[in-house]
Amino acid sequence: MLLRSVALTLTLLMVSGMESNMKDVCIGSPGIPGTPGSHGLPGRDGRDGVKGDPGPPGPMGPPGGMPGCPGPEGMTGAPGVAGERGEKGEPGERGPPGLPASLDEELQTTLYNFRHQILQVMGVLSMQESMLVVGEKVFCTNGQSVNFENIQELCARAGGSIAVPTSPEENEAIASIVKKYNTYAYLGLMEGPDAGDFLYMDGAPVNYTNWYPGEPRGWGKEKCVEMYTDGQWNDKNCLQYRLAICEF
Ligand code: MAN
Ligand code: CA
Repeated sequence: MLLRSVALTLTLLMVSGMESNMKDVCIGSPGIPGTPGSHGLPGRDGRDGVKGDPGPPGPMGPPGGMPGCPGPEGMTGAPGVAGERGEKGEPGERGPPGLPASLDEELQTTLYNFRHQILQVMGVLSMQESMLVVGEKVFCTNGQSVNFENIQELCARAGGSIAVPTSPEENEAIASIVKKYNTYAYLGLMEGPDAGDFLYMDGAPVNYTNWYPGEPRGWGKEKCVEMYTDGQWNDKNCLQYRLAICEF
């Protein structure tokens, strides 16, 4: 008790000394740290954390379970091959009535131009004596001499066919070309399967002939027909060079 009052008196003295004279510095030695306090009570629970990632799939179960549900529908497959063409449909309904041809100005102009151009071309070809018109037919030649097959090709390429007379007038027209070129010509006729039986190129039997006396006498050995310069006919093999005369 006495010690404590002495210490207090000393302390008071020191404090009053410090107040009276701030230049004086008194440093005491640090005290010994006290013993640590006992552990406090556990704190409150923290807030819930964010949801974790889904875990890996579990191991396969033992066999013998119920079959699972069917899976989702697969992707659409590649398109199949096109089907066969269907049958022709019914004809459509009749369209609205058109203008009569005589009142259709555009049509009349087109026809006028056609006619004019055709007459121009025919005029030029007639002047050159390149074409012979007999009724519905036009005969002409390019002056070339080739075998029967080549004449057929040549005429077909030009849009016509090998010339064949079906009347005395047509025969005369073709004969005049043969005379002019002084070259025999093959005609559009051939011997059929029966010897001595001659047919047009479409297989129809001939309805006009102008055989040279004694012809035909090839009897299956001369399947083509040539025209002499006098317009008379002779059956002949098909491999000679003869004037190409076409009809259109
Ligand atoms: C040759 C050929 C025949 C023809 C006789 C006529 O042999 O041109 O096609 O019949 O001559 O004598
Ligand atoms: Ca003959």
